[in-house]
Amino acid sequence: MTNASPFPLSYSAEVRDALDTGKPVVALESTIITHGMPWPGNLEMARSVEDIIRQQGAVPATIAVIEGCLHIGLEDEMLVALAKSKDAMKVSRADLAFAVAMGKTGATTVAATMIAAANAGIDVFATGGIGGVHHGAENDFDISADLGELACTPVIVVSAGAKAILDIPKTLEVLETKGVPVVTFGAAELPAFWSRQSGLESPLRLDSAEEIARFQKTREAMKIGGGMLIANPVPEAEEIPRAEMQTHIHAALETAKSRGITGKAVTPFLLAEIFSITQGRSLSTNIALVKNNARLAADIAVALALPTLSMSCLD
Ligand code: PSU
Ligand code: MN
Repeated sequence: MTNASPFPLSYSAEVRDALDTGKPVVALESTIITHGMPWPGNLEMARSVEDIIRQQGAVPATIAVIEGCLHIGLEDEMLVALAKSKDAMKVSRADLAFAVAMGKTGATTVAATMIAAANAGIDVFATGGIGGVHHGAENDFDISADLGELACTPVIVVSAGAKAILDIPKTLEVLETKGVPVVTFGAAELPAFWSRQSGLESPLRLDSAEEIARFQKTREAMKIGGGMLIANPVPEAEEIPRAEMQTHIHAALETAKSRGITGKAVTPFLLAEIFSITQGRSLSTNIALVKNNARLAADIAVALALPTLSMSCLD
């Protein structure tokens, strides 16, 4: 169904109904499906993440551009086609309007999904890990557009932290410079995607979905624009410990360097390389952490839909 949008835009029936009736909605990105995970694990992940969001009382809105139309919520056939496709574009802020204008099919990154979600009035978004500052960024300037998007677009992004293939201390510094709150859920230490530990203290910590909702509502009330990053540690039973991951990440980074991989190809290459080094274990952990993030994102969306408690100063 296309409404009176000034560009090609379509909502799934489920999402349209939820937005019209004020039900909680959680946005989901699609680059993780096309460029982040291999077939058929990617489809299994996409479907089960949607189901988890429904079980928690919210509605999932997977976002992608299909033949030039921005879809907020994908029907199952679209999800299958996207998961199978080998030539979908990786669409970030720079390419979103290009894909729409030129009739392309593309999967949205964290940055592009945030833009689409904010346009649609969706406040919460679940992913695996955000993009950030790559190792060696002091030479090649490879810093994900996800960071700039968090600074200006008012969406709560629930992740397992920045992907551990990144330079996490530099990623945190950039987020701090841009004024993006980084909140770890239920722990003092920032997680590192596949691992619960990063060796870094989290700038902020909150322990419930209600507190996260209250924090974001207060930011809005105070007219502090932009989004926030929630870092949700992967469940212990499914993590790959940090010491082990560091060895694999180091090996993958060396291979990327020796093959001269650059630009948009870096993140997908490293994820695929780590998948093969760990013989698929990294994928199981990746799926587990996305599911865990979907659950928390749905809880936050439900909490945001509740009336705000009024707060006043004590005399
Ligand atoms: N999280 C995952 N797998 C992924 C990504 C995130 O678990 O594939 C994607 C996201 O879409 C993120 C993108 O926005 O990688 C970052 O790419 P880059 O570093 O090129 O900005
Ligand atoms: Mn990049």
